[in-house]
Amino acid sequence: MDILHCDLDAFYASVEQRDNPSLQGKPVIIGALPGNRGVVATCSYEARKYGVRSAMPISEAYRLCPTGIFIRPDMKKYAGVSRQVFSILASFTPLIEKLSIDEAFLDVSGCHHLFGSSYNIALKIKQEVWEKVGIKISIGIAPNKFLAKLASDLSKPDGLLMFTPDMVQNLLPSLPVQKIWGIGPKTAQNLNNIGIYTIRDLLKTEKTILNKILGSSTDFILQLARGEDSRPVEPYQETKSISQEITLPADTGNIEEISKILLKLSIELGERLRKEKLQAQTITLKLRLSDFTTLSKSQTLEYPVDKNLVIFEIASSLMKKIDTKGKKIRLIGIKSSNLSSSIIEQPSLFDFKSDNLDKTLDELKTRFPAAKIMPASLLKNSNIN
Ligand code: TTP
Repeated sequence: MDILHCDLDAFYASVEQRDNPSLQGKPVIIGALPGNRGVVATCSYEARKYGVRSAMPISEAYRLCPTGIFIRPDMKKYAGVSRQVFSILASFTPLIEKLSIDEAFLDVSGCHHLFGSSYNIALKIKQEVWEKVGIKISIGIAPNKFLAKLASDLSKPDGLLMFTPDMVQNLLPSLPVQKIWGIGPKTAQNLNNIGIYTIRDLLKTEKTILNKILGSSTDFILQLARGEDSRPVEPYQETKSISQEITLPADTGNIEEISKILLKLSIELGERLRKEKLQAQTITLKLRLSDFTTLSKSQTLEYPVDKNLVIFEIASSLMKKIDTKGKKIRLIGIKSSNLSSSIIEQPSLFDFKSDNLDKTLDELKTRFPAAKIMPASLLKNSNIN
């Protein structure tokens, strides 16, 4: 039992409840404010009783829970709290794979002589996070990543669960297929349509039939269904940031041209992030002017991103915040930082239907490296090709 999956409970909402005791025990909804466009980032467990969920349009959340207390996210505050929690985790093991702002795998195989059993380590982490940071963390313990994540998920809130061999035998097969990593709502629906609801159903189905729905992931998903997962915990400390920049052949102040360059850089950056299986929670735009002054603006996001068009959207909004009136630009760069692993599919918070587009483009570029594949708006642009 050597892998821990640690996940803070209702993270942003818990921080707000911690900082304002009058919110404790109340339905707190973090995200857009009612009457505006936007979605729920997260909500307290009290709000979940009304059916409110992450990524739900705020209008629907308001309809379900009109007595809810709606709060805009304070990303700077949450990033600080996250750093505090991660420094507690790092005091137990250096083998930490950060999955998002509030979630990580820990390989504690080498720590038993210092801190006792995996169960003891998990207890200590829970206690320290509560005492030093004032929020609750759920922890799953298992021999592999898949089962550790499943265990923390099943134990929430304020949970601690060890996934035992007995549970692999008796509990795992009875769970719905969407509990398997990689099976999202759409795939689950396709499986349900042919009568596969539980992991047991999946294991009993012929591989040729599964192949039609799960494609190249069939073998991996069957392994997980049996409770097997050989992926190691992979710390990502090495990569702190990934940047793309370009010095223009001719300085420009032309907004349309700058926008095309931002699109090109966003596509390149998105490709690099996805190749490295990373997502970024902070995007920085850097501009160097003709007189060599360098200006930059950053945005820390509510959720990590790796999609071309999302990066482009953020870079464009940062561009609008930098005053370049009457000046010419000689270099443009986009930096992504605050990186985490993207192996867990995160729900999209944006309206873009670009997920499949990015994937298809990545595949095409791998298969045909010499081909020039780009949005039509980037064709025939002398300054960027
Ligand atoms: P999660 O760990 O998915 O959720 P959670 O911590 O709010 O609740 P749970 O107890 O069920 O784990 O996400 C972590 C934070 O990321 C969450 O507090 C807010 C943010 N987030 C979004 O902004 N949008 C989303 O769609 C999701 C799922 C999370």
